[in-house]
Amino acid sequence: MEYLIIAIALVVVIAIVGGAVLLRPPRRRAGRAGPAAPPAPPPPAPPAPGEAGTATAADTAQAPPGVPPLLPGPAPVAEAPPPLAGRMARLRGRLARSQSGFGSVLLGLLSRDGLDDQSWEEIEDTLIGADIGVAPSRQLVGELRTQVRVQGARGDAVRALLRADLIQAIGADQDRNLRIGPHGDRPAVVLIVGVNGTGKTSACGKLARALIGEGQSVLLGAADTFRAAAVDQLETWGQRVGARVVRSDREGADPASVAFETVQEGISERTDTVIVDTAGRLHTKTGLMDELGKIKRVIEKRATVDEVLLVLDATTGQNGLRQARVFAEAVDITGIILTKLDGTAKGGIVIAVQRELGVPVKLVGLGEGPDDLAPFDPATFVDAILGD
Ligand SMILES: Nc1nc2c(ncn2[C@@H]2O[C@H](COP(=O)(O)OP(=O)(O)OP(=O)(O)O)[C@@H](O)[C@H]2O)c(=O)[nH]1
Ligand SMILES: [Mg+2]
Repeated sequence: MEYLIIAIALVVVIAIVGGAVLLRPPRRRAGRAGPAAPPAPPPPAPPAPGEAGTATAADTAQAPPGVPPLLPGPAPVAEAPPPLAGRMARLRGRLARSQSGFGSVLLGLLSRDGLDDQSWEEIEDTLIGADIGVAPSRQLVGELRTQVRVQGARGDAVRALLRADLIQAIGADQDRNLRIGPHGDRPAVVLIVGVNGTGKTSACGKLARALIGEGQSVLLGAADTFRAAAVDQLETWGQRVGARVVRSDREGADPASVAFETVQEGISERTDTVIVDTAGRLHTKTGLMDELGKIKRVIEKRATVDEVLLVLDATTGQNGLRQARVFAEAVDITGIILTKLDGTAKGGIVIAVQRELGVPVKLVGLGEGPDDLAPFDPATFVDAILGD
């Protein structure tokens, strides 16, 4: 009996030990201990709207925030970007889609038989609601109302008057040309400023890509030294568009010295255009003035700052305008880059911001893709919002 119990106990012990050995996960074989296995790659970032949808997983996973994949399709080959000229017309679908609200409401109101006081008030409210601003909306309605009455206009004629008045309010004859390209032995210098998250770094990358596509050489300066991630984001854009980035290895380095170094290298390399990215944090107006003023002064020891482009997010409305004003007081703005126009039904901010700052919108952002930056064209814009 005792023998039987011992035999059963032995069988049970053998079964347990054998099971544990069989179930144990396989171990690396001794003698092959190399570096630790790399961590699993991060899950791919969500694709950017539009072109990013077809990007490879590898493209997407490597992109830090704010740097959408450069190219759709599997092959990461640098394909020539479309020329800047005519881009707004090509991308007008982005405007028509998001702004049909504002344009079609106006046209609906204007097509009423016998426009009375209340209709005109509704037209004015629609314009104000589209972020055009109270004073310009009143002025526009006043002019349109007089023209409609004097000419006895109806239907398509009213639409044509509205179109002409909107184009005039935006300013068809303003000089929107970018002062880029070298002068003498100095590169053109473009300083990109604006509040956090408005699209400054993306604009630097997109502009560099467009200029390189047109045969220019471009050097990028990472003067947003506040966060290391900001420098890396510009670096990634630089790698993708084929522009070298001048950066400091030290987080919190003096932005003015990075800007100076970039221009200095731009001069010695005979670069055509230098684009300097800056930090967007809005601390105090004095702090901002000191920082941007210093960057500009330091660059001007070696070259002229040809463009100071203020990046403004079109979706931020009046709040964005207030912040833009602080920047305009801190540094002389020469033009506006109005981003995210693809994401708002309130394109009237174009009129408001130009009036507010007294400088033209020169470029617009119409998406997150690398070629979604276009020179602003008032007639194309108005035709898109009126659904022509
Ligand atoms: N839809 C849309 N998104 C845009 C556009 N321009 C930029 N973005 C997105 O806006 C986000 C912020 O862009 P950034 O270029 O990092 O903005 P930034 O001003 O450099 O931000 P900070 O460095 O934090 O001040 C990113 O996700 C961009 O892809 C645009 O025209 N349309
Ligand atoms: Mg940035």
